[in-house]
Amino acid sequence: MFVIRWFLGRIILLLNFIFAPKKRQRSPEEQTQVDAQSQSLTLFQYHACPFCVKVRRELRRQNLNIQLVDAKLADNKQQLLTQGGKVQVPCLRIEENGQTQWLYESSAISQYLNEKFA
Ligand SMILES: N[C@@H](CCC(=O)N[C@@H](CS)C(=O)NCC(=O)O)C(=O)O
Repeated sequence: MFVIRWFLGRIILLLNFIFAPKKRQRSPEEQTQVDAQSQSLTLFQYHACPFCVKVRRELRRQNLNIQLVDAKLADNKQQLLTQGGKVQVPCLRIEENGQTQWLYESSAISQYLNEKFA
């Protein structure tokens, strides 16, 4: 089972590499502004998880430079569990106005990013 999952993960990564979406273009000023806004966001993810790949493709499409955190690492996994509530990736940590929100579900994360940066 582990081998099959590992193999499928590599295929997904390969296809993602070959069919990488086109990055959205912004003026340097706009991009600087978007980069500043993105600093409040962190994506907890696994490298080869298909749902994480889906969100990373959205990040690329939107040209968002969001910090990625490997949730396989023990410290990060623990943080996700204790602060987010469960170990499930992808999960977007949103730090705004002194509050922290943990957004689960790839579709909800994509929708959030689309609404925020469209
Ligand atoms: N419906 C979720 C599915 C996410 C999901 O199943 N993620 C898996 C990894 S691919 C997970 O976090 N499993 C828990 C674990 O690995 O501990 C989404 O679209 O984000």
